[in-house]
Amino acid sequence: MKGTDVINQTKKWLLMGTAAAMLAGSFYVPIAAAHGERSQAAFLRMRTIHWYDLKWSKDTVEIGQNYTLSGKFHTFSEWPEAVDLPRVSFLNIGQPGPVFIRTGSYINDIFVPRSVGLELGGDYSFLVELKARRVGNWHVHAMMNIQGGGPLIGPGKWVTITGNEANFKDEITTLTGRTLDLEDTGMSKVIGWHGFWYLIGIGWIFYWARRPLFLVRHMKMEDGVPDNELFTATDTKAATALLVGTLVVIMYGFQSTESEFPITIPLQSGLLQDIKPLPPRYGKDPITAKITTAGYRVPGRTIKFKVEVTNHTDKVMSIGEFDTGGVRFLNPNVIVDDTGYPEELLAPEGLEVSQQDIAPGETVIVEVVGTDAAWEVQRLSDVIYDPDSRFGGLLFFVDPEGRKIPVEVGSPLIPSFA
Ligand SMILES: [Cu+2]
Repeated sequence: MKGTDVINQTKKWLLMGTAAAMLAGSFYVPIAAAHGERSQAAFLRMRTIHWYDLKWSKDTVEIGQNYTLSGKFHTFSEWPEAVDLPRVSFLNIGQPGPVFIRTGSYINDIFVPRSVGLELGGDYSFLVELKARRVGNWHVHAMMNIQGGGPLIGPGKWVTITGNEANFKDEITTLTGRTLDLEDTGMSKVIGWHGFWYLIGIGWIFYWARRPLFLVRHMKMEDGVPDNELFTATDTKAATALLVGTLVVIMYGFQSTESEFPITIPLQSGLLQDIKPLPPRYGKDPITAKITTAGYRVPGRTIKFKVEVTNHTDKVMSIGEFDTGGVRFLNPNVIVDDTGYPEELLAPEGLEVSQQDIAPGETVIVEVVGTDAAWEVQRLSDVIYDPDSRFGGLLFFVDPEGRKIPVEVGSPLIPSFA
């Protein structure tokens, strides 16, 4: 009696458990909010490429419509050892497969379909032209791939694509004057030729497999049955026919393809060139900024540093923003974001400075404090796990006309536990 009770109880709980798990499973819809960048070492993200002035052209696009992601990036001078120098770099887009196709990409207005070399400590502008291809809600990142270093993922923003995917066309006109839709160009030929040769192969095996394959033939060979009983005259004819037929079809295929496409070129490849950074606004080193101490609290959401700033220009410069690892800490008195920067990376009132305006010629030590949940959510606080506790970022000074001047800062970053 007791035993049946226990079994019944167990069955009941198992049933309830399974039902609960299934219910939970059907209601749980995971939302991937970051796409790889958060798990990358914080010091790498802070000391490689700094993306800024990013503009995602719109929030919603229709299938086939154009979309652009543009902005600037700065290559950090104290490039970490763990990443090869960006001598072979490729401007990419971080997205889940070709939900957009890339119709053009430019660094400093140079068309960059291939890899390029970048200099450290420089600022570059970039523009990527995209065309919407798959319906859905996509998180699109700026991204640089470095040979010998891997992907350096910039900030990502959600974009919605609507419309009818069947209408998507990727039309190009070749130098021979043909207009092609790259979505299906050559597909029928690829399928046709692969299917044809596959059938020939199957047919040849089938020709032999009609007769007993293994044991019988093996025993006949063991018994010393003459060859012509294993390979008949018909077999020899069939083999010859196949051999000659194959060669003829190859020659025919070569000739017909050659006459249909008389002008072809090899794959265009090779490192494009080294691209020089943009000429700096206000000349070289208009403002120097040297960090004297820097730290962050563990656990915590704050990074703070003291920086010695000298304003070499003849204008008052105001500290407006500090950027690191894609997170923007803004001083709301100076900069208000109007670009629709991703909310999870934006701290609109996250920056406090002990002195905001720096007079021409003035040298001053400023205490800068950046505070936001993003420091923790983007796992920049995880620099505590990194083998190189150093950080880097861009401090933005704003001139009276509202133009931003990025100044690179970086130093060791010391945790405090009190
Ligand atoms: Cu993403």
